[in-house]
Amino acid sequence: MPIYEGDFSPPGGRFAIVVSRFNSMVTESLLAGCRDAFLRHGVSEDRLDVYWVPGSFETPLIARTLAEAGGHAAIVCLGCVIRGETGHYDHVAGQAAGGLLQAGLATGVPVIFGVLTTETVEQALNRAGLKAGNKGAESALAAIEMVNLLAKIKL
Ligand code: INI
Repeated sequence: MPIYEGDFSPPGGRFAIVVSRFNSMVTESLLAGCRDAFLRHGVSEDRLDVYWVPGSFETPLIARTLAEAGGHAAIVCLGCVIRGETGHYDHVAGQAAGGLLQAGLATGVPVIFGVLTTETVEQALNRAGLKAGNKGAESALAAIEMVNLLAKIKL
């Protein structure tokens, strides 16, 4: 029974990181974790392009534009939406998730959802490098895994 999985061997190509300024105290830590994970897995800094956007809501447009431009093996999107801080949490989080999914499906380029959605600032900080891992680092690994899996399918 053939089983196909993406591994974490160093992939070729460039990687885009789209990162939201909103809640930048959190997203800067996500970006640091993401960069560190790429470097540790053989993707050097000169193959990383970082694009800052105002908020998570804006990540899908830039992700899709980058994916259509074709210059990146995968696009990692980082953001932080905290329910306690906004009445339109569901709109921002939901539209970001849906838009990023569509960007990947429409273009065939892996678009990684590295947007934290939490109830509190404390939960967000914990998932941005304190007590509960770093979503930015996880997102870099997801990008590498998807690029390597797609390479096995598109022989
Ligand atoms: N953007 C976020 O990334 N996180 C949030 O928690 C947030 N809140 O709280 O509103 C947020 N809003 C801004 C939004 O993403 C857009 O930048 C803005 O609506 C302009 O389109």
